Amino acid sequence: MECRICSGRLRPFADFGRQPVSDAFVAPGDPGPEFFFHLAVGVCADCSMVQLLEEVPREKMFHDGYPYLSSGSAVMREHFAGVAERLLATELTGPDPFVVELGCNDGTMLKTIAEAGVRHLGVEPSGGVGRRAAARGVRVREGFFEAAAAAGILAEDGPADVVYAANTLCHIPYMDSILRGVDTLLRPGGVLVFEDPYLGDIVARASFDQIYDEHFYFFCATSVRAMARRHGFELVDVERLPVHGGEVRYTLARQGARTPGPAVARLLAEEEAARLTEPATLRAFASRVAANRDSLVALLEGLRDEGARVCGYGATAKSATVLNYCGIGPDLVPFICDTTPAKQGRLTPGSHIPVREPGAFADPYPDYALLLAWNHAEEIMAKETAFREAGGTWILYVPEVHLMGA
Ligand code: JHZ
Ligand code: SAH
Ligand code: ZN
Repeated sequence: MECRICSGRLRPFADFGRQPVSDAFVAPGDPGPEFFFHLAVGVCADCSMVQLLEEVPREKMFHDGYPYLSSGSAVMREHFAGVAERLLATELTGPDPFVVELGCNDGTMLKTIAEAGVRHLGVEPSGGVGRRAAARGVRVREGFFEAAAAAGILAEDGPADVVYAANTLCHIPYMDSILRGVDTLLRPGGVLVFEDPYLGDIVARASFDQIYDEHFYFFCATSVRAMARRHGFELVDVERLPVHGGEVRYTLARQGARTPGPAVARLLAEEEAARLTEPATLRAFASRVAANRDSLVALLEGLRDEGARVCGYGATAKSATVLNYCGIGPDLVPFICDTTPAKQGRLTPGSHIPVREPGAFADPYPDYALLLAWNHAEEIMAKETAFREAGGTWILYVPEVHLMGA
């Protein structure tokens, strides 16, 4: 097995077995059979990049029916409004600036840019969510970003001041084509800004459900700096973010164009001190994950045997790994409530748990709710205070299995 970045040797460290496409919710009339792949992760002995060992064809994940909506969380809507304001104030200050977002989804970030009257383009292969962005006044190019697409955008719109991507770059195995495309598209002093789940947080919290088909790479400063340098870029800034269970925002500029800020050296030193990308650290992570799986299954089986009423909250992509790796089906979690229209009335991939509308949660409240959208815990618990007041208990499994009741 070869590293997708540098062709170095991959050392496998965790295996989640046979898994479905995480956002492929099964509709009642779907002909089947479902697509499965082998979900396992390794670390490159040469460049330290942590990555999946098997790649799912991109068209199986990102297509017209892709269900995830960035606007589904109030905290994320605020986060992306803040990102847009910041780009406008710091990077988009020249005459007639131009920003390109990769994976703009339903336009949650670019909407603010469009409202400011700034030239922009969202690149989005999933047609359904892209049309939602267009309906909000965002200019969208349907298709996958890659080197060829970059040349097309440059010809039509000229060079970009910023290429921005949230929760998208880590989804793209063909990074060589992406970084060549970014190099084509960016003006000489331009920057690539991207934010993705941080390996340091995944290891610290044992948040193994960040590992699923769409998340191909698990970035950290060490591996991103090496990746950037292969393409003539330098890592010039990093910023830790609290969203989605812990992310880092990386800023890449062309080598020599900007002096790296002090946060870069600090994070690199922290990663080295923690031995973050060493196989022993990653194998220890894998053992904690297996122990957490066993205690989650034991808890849910115990609750079923005592006749407690349980449901799931948030039919996340992440939950595909939890449910399929732990073998949790409708006997343990009879249904999951979720606000996403395209998930409701369907079954979770592989585990076949029915997804219902949010109203099903309180009708009546279950005794226990498995919080599969744990990254939105604060937002969800704040709006669902009545659940605990009614005697309900949340089940969380990050950083280990624990209960939050009245
Ligand atoms: P959420 C997706 O992951 C896929 P998921 C992707 N690979 C990625 O990286 C991240 O997004 C960015 C629902 N919900 O954000 C909505 C409620 O029902 O954790 C969503 O279906 N009630 C691109 O799917 C799900 O939960 C609520 O109050 O793991 C949350 O999904 C809230 C706040 C959410 O991402
Ligand atoms: N940026 C949003 C959406 C993340 S979902 C957020 O953070 O909430 C990931 C998005 O990346 C999906 O909408 C998917 O269609 C898109 N995507 C996948 N591969 C891509 C590629 N090669 N170029 C551009 N977008 C891509
Ligand atoms: Zn490598």
